[in-house]
Formats: sequence, structure tokens, C-alpha cells
Amino acid sequence: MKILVLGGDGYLGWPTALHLSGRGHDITVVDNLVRRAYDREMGVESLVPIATLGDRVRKWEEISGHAVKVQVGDLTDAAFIYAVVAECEPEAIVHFGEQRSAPYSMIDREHAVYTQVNNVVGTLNLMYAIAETDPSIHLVKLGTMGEYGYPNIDIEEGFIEITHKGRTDVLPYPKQPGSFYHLSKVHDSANMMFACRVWGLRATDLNQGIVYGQSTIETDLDPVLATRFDYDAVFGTVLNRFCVQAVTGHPLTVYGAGGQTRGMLHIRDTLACVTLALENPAERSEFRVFNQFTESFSVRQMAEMVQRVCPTPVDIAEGLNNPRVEHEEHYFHAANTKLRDLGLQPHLLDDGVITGMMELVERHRGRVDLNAIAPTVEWRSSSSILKTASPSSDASFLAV
Ligand code: NAD
Ligand code: USQ
Repeated sequence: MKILVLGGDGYLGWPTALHLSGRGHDITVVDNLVRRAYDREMGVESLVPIATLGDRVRKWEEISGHAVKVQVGDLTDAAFIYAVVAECEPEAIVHFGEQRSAPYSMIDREHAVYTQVNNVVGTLNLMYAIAETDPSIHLVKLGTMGEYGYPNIDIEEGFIEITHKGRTDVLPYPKQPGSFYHLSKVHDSANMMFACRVWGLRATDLNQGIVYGQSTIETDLDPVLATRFDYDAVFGTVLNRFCVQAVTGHPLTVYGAGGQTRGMLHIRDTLACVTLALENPAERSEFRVFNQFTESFSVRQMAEMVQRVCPTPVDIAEGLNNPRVEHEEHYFHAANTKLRDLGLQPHLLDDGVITGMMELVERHRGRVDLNAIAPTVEWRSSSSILKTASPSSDASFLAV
């Protein structure tokens, strides 16, 4: 298939582009490189050094013999995405290209507005480009498990049957997101569902849990092909952060009571799930939702696993206030059978996976900036003072 990978320079987009290319698909990566600008704005870097997009693509072609094309531009620029869709004539588009950090979206008004404009307008432009160019293009969009929030009932895959005053219907599952970032995904989902209904588009919304790990078959072929690995308090996700903290002797930063339970998956399963969604497309007019995670753990359970596996003693930070407003003990039981029904064979989290992540950290420990670990964004405040942020000309993209 001809496939566009939007956000193909990011943590998940880059390894997915390589994986799809390795399977013989014709790949074009689309990205405005803004993720690299957030690093400069925050004054942090990926733990693993990442090559330029040009060098990555050249190395992949040299090693695999497969060409990956690149289009650099911004999805909020409608003319750009219309031109890319018209020129590339894709059969499918995988959309990773959004601002994806909850803390970043909660820094202040500017960052909340930037996040929602970037994500919602980017996806709207894309939907219009598909509708006006070729409505049969299958849109595979990365959403988040956090769209649902943490209700005291089982979470279904996108829809729930409700009986109310004697009448029954299947309705979108209620959404209770926990940040302006997570809210942007809720808005995207509603917009896509509407476009499928009124224009007959076809879309798969992948409500993904938290991804961990960095190693994939293709990115391991050469250091130039490596994907990023974030451990800072704004972009680092919880298990990746705990592995860095354990190796560097930093107490594990469990926020609050630590009973927050999340759906999790290995980065290799992100690649597998996206591939399954692409190779088993939605029907015309269908808006389908897959819950994309393989296991669930509480934050405390993850900290204890890391503590147990780490060869050196590790403390769990005592009584760390939770900078977020979220349930710290809650019921969590979410359905995730649709991707398994398509053939997903999960890579489960075990001691070996955590050991592998710690070995990765050990190899790059000289690059760890311990100042980047403490949380700096406070949900209760509408204007957080980011201790790590340095004023940067690269932040001009925030001027919305
Ligand atoms: P990332 O920030 O590493 O990658 C996103 C990429 O999109 C970056 O390369 C960025 O430059 C690009 N981008 C952002 N806005 C753009 C725009 N307007 N135009 C063009 N390119 C743009 O994020 P990631 O961790 O790879 O996540 C990818 C997707 O998966 C996101 O949509 C995210 O919400 C979702 N997701 C991620 C996780 C996770 O744990 N990382 C979990 C669930 C869902
Ligand atoms: N947490 C800690 N200590 C830390 C970091 C996080 O206790 O040092 C807690 C948070 O309070 C939260 C949980 O761990 O309860 C997860 O936090 P996270 O930063 O790992 O993940 P989150 O903010 O939810 O966002 C990440 C990705 C986002 C994706 C989401 C999937 O950045 O793009 O959408 O995971 S989900 O969580 O299922 O919504």
C-alpha cells in the first residue's frame, strides 16, 4: 500500500514508518519536526541520540534497499496537507502527528491553546483533504485510552449499549479526559466519527495506552535508525522514566498514592497494532475504535517491578505530592479484544524487558540530566513556572 505516516519523525511514527517500509509498503513520512523544537524549548534531549530525519532516511535506504520519502510541513497548513495527499495518492494515512504530552498542554494558556489548535485543526485539515481528494483513503488515527478517563464501570471499545427509561441504544462511550491534551483527542474522535457518518470516510481510532521501550527490529539495525527515549517530567512517560531513575539512583517519582492504573504496551506492539489496522481496513462510512494496550498496571506496581529488577538498590520517593488532578485509587477494567481478534500477539512486560530498558539507560547514562526529572507542571495552577524551560526562539510555533 501507499501509506503516509504523519508524525513520522517522532518516538512512535519513525519506527512504525520503518516497520511498514520493511513489509514492502510504499512510505512517505510527513512531519514539521516540531518535536525537536519542544526539546529545545524545554532544554532537554532524548536519552538516546537521534539522527536528523535526512540521515535516518538515507541510512534506512542503504541498509534495507527501501526508499522512504519525506515531506516536511505542518498539518495545520491546509494547503500543505492537501498538496501532499493529492501528490502521494495514498491508500491509507497513519496519523501520529500531534502534540502528545499531557503536562505540556497544562503549562499555561498558550500551551493549552497550541495543543488543541495543533491537534484538532491538523486532524480537521486532514479529514477535509481526504474527503475532497479521495474519500476511500483509510485514516488510522492515534487516540488515547485517557479519552475515557477512569469511570467506576468497565471501559468498552469506543461504544457502550445503554438502556435508559426502557429504551436501548449503542452510544459513544462517555469521555472524562484528564488534561487539555487528552481533551484534544476527544475532540478529534468526535470530528472523525462525524466525518465518517456524513461524508462516508473510513477511520480507525486507536485508543492507545502508555507505550514503553525503545527497541524495535528495524531501529536496532543501526544507531542512526534509533528512535527517541524521553525521561523528563514533561515528555517522559512513566515506565521509561522509572527505568532512568532507577539506573541513576534517583528515587522513583510515584505521584500521590500510586494507585493510578493505566493500559500499557511495548513499542513493538504499537507497530504491530498499526500494521493490523492498516492491513484490515475499516469499511466505507465505518468509524471503528480499538483499545490499543496489552496489559494494565498501577503506577505503584510499575515502581515495585523496577525496584525488584534493578541490580542496585532503588528507593520509591515517599509522599510525593501529585502535580496532577486525577484518581489515585480507582477501578480499571478495559476491553482490548479487537486487535487480538485481528491477530495481535502481545509482547508482555517481564523482568527481561525491564532489564533491557535499564541496559539501554546504562549505555547512555552520561546523557541523563537529573534536573529534568522533578515534575514542574502543576495541574491546579493555570500558569506553571517551568523550572527547566529556557526562553527559545524555537518556541515561535506557540504564537497562535
Ligand atoms: P512524538 O511527539 O514523539 O511524535 C509526534 C510527531 O508529530 C513529532 O515528530 C512531531 O514533530 C509531529 N507533529 C506534531 N504536530 C505536527 C504538525 N502540526 N504537523 C506535522 N507534524 C507534527 O509523539 P509519540 O509518542 O510518537 O506519539 C505519537 C502519537 O501517538 C500521538 O498522537 C500521541 O498522542 C499518541 N500516543 C502516544 C503514546 C505514548 O506513550 N507515546 C500513547 C498513546 C498515544
Ligand atoms: N506518573 C507518576 N510519576 C511520574 C510520571 C507519571 O506517578 O514520574 C503517573 C501520572 O500521574 C499518571 C500516570 O503515571 O497517572 C501516567 O503518566 P504518563 O506521563 O506516563 O502518561 P500520560 O500523561 O497519561 O500520557 C502518555 C502519553 C500520551 C498518551 C497517554 C496514554 O504521553 O501521549 O496519550 O500516555 S493514556 O495514559 O492511556 O491516556
